[in-house]
Amino acid sequence: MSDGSSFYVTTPIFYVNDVPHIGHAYTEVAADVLARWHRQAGDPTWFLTGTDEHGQKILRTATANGVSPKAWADKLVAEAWQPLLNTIDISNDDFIRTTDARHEVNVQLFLQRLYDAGYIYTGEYEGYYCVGCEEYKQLSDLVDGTGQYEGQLVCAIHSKPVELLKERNYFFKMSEFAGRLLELYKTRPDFVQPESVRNEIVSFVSRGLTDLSISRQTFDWGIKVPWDESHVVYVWFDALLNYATAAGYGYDEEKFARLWPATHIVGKDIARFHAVIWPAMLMAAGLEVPKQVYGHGWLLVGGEKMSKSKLTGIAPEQITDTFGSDAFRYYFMRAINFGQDGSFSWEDLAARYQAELANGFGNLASRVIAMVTRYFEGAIPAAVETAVTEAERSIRATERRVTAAADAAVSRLAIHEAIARIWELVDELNGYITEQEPWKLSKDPANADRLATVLNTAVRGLGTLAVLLSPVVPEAAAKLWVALAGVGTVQEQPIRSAYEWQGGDRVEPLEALFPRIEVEATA
Ligand code: ME8
Repeated sequence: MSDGSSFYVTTPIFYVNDVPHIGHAYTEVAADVLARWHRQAGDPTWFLTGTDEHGQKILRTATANGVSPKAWADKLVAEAWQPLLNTIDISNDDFIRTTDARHEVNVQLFLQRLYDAGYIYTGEYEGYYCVGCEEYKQLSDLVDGTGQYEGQLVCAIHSKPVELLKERNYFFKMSEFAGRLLELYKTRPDFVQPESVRNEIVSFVSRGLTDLSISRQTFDWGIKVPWDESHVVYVWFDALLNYATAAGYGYDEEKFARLWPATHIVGKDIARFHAVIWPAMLMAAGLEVPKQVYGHGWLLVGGEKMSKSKLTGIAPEQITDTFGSDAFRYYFMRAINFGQDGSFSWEDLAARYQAELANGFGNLASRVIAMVTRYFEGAIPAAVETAVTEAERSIRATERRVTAAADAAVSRLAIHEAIARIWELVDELNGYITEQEPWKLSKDPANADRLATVLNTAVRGLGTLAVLLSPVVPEAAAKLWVALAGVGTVQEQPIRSAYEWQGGDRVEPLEALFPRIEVEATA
């Protein structure tokens, strides 16, 4: 068990039936910002992401493409899912594939332990299965189809017909855990967040749980059930275990004890799997439940959940090719309240890029560095104690305040709020420069002490910003850090004392952090 300061954060492992869209990238960036923040705070941090490669959905896609499911998964991982991590600058420590031997072997070990402990039995199941969700559905989960599916019941998420299946399967006695789960939600209100998702989960479990079918016999693309190889493990049971098998479960108990339990960042569409099935599995195995399950909101396009199957999918590169990875990361983390749904629009992205990144932050950095170059030949001036006024004291106080407030917001996973707090410093520094008018101070040698003090304050403020913004816009923060002659890398600077930086010797030239973009081309 970890001592509480360690931070093990995960994303869902994504299905490799298709290439990533900005919804997947959104989850990756959120988890990455949290991981970078904690790493920079000195907390032992581990960030896991990966791919979900078994099950009928992948099998069908591979078959339709005339290749084996493993060959399909290999291709998609190499050509789409791994490259995504570069496209949006993800700092994951590990990448798990459910076809990894470390995973397959230890899923079998876990299952065998549950079997030996009496939590698994054989039974019959008949129900409606949605291959898109890889889940049996209740009638109440289905809606009337439209268009080509008129007259049929379809999955509310995928808008495609479900399949009536009748199988003899192995079942996990999940129903036994309803009471303990409700107790967990009650005693640890933070276990499932945000509140809207928590309420939904509590009301779902309050209605009672049924046992879970955990094997399939009609196809063989999956992990074999260890005591009966005519079955493969149900894909969700297999997938959820990635968080444990990647962390050493079954083969590196020291590592597992160090990392576990995890904070799971997922979309609210799959919160139920993570906040109900997964802790029940862990309870049955006598393992600690996760630290937290956070079900974030959906990116909407035209008012609907964006998805490839509904042809509303947008590839991350469509944005990063024009705006860069920092702008991608900033935009989604800033514009959408983490935990709520948010609509994506090119207009909003372009407007925020221009107003907040280019004019607000980028311009501030360029102007300050240009003035130090012009008025002090690049040497960062020291502040003169007798020339310090209320304006400088206010900036120093804001630096401290926003550092603490941003850290507190991150600990609540309120990423948008952390950025908003940091931006108070961007805005205050811009106002400060406008009011202090260093270009006027420079005209009269009698103001030399004020000029030095103002530019020293601005440079230190920029240093604080570089440190605080590094988890969100790592490229820009690194460039700024170099231009400010910061020692070491910006990622090494302790984030919880970002305001303590005293300034380097000389500034270096700085290219525009967020250059002007011809927006028409992307609209
Ligand atoms: O569910 N808005 O994988 P998946 C925000 N393999 N996030 C979105 C989104 C949108 N419009 N669309 C997708 C699976 N996502 C399983 C997970 S974990 C043990 C197994 C993100 O490829 C969001 O994180 O369908 C969502 O939960 C996830 O992608 C679903 O990815």
